[in-house]
Amino acid sequence: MSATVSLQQLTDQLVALESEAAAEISTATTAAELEELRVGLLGKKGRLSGLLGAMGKLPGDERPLIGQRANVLKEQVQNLLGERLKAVKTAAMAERIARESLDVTAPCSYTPAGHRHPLISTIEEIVDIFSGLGYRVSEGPEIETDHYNFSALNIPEHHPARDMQDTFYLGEGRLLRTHTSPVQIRYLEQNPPPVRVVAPGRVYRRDPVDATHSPVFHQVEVLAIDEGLDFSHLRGTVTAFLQQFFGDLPVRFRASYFPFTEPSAEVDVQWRGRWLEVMGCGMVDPAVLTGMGLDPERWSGFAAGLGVERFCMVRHGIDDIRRLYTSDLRFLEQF
Ligand code: 2NM
Repeated sequence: MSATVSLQQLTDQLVALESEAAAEISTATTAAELEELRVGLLGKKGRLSGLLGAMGKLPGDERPLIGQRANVLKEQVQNLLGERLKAVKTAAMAERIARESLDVTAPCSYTPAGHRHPLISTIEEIVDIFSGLGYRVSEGPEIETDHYNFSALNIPEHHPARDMQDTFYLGEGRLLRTHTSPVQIRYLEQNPPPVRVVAPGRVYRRDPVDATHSPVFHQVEVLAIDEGLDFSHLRGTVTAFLQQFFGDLPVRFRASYFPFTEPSAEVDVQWRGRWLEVMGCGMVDPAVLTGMGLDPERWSGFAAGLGVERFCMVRHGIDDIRRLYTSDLRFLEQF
């Protein structure tokens, strides 16, 4: 038998083990380190087991005292390990959150904030104004028939507007619409009067390109049909529209001619001191109403049409229509 151990010695060793364990646990920084400590302290071949092995050398009546003390130590060490593990995990999570967190409100280094093309915003503004006046928006095909583009609008067979020089013919009675009036004829076929309709869209004419002409351009046309409409309604509507678009400036009407309206007028606005022609309009010709199966004794109406490019150019002081089609960002970014 090896030398005997006293109760006091074992107790001292347990106390020493406890304070050593507490110090080691308190400086551990990872879960793996703590597991290593746990095995080294409480495991089968650990330091506590080593001390308890020596317990066998105590007199029988002293063993329970040491056993109890050892259990207290074991529980204490387990608590310390558990608490430290919790702290280590919390610290690891906090570190990870700090490392991975993103400031979702931070502006990115380059944000190309796009915006509408000035032509599109001009169309939207015009359409919005008429929407506010109670007009429905309608669109239709860009490939039209002779009937909708010309005949239904009282444009006779040999009218110059039908000339090959002016219109893109596609054959078999088809053509590229030269205005958006056919949209309104189609709308009237589907919707009995009273109607208020605004028709925006792309139109085509065989014009050579220059600073003010393009074979493809955009129009907005409006049509109102009701009982008792007269020229004062036309004048009031067109004036209200123009003053909403351009500001509160002078508007004047000059007699003109269109095959589909009678009487007809050109409308000018006094923009920066100069009179500029901006749109055409008139009372719908009774022949157009009759063609739609409407009785001109009961129904009357007015219509107006404008070129969007011209509106856009006047409003923004653009001198060349081609600027609106060449996608030069140095130009477009100004709007
Ligand atoms: C204009 C000028 C005058 C017009 C006529 C019609 C319809 F469908 F009722 F016959 N729509 N738009 C019209 C009238 C268009 O543009 C300068």
